[in-house]
Amino acid sequence: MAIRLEKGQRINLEKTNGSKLEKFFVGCNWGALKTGRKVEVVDSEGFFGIGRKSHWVDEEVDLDLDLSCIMLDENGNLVDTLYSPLYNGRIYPVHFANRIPGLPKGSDWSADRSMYHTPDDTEGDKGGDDGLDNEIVTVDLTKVNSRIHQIFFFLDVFSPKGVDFSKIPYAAIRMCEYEGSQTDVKRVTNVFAQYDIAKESEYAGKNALILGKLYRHNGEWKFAAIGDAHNHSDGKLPNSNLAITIQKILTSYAK
Ligand SMILES: [Ca+2]
Ligand SMILES: [Ca+2]
Repeated sequence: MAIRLEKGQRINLEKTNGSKLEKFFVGCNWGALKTGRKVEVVDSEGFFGIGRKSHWVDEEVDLDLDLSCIMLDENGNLVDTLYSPLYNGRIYPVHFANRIPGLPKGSDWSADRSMYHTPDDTEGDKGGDDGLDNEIVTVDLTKVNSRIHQIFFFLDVFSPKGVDFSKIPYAAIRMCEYEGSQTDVKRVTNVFAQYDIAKESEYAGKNALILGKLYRHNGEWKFAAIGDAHNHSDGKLPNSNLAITIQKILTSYAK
């Protein structure tokens, strides 16, 4: 049975057989936006309109969320980052301009090769929850640099503009064991914990969500579900400003 996490809950990474969870992924599953309108889907055109068959479904539009991480040292200083390579300072140069000096371009891998970010999902699930994670970060805690003491996971709405977490039909993160390699997850073998991000009224107007953190405590790794939302827009940019989310974590959660 997976642990169902509540906001603010802290857990040990001990499995039911007593061993430690070390190699797993943190995945995020979310649904595309519903517009509230219906669209007709034609099943069969028939013959000159005779015998035409169709049905109506909820109209959905792409929802691009981005799952990202930062890795901090014992004193809460930024050591490494893990976010889509599309945040490269070329396509979106304004994201990092003067916000946090030295914030690197996006990378698939953490510098210590302990964490890998799978490709960007730009749509969300269409036609209902498929039960699969749309973006994944694979983690091997045995490879994490000893300097790293906290690893934060967060989610930013990239597009469309104006969407906040109160409008997203569902979103959840989960920690799973899997078959396959760190860059190629084949199959989930064990869902260790799941955290459903409930649609809360406090999420209205908020387009970034600090999900939780892995952290060292007395030589052991633990996980804390945070679930705090904020607004990463500064009124100037067309889309998400990841740097604002990172700055928020560094100032409000790192110490
Ligand atoms: Ca995405
Ligand atoms: Ca999914």
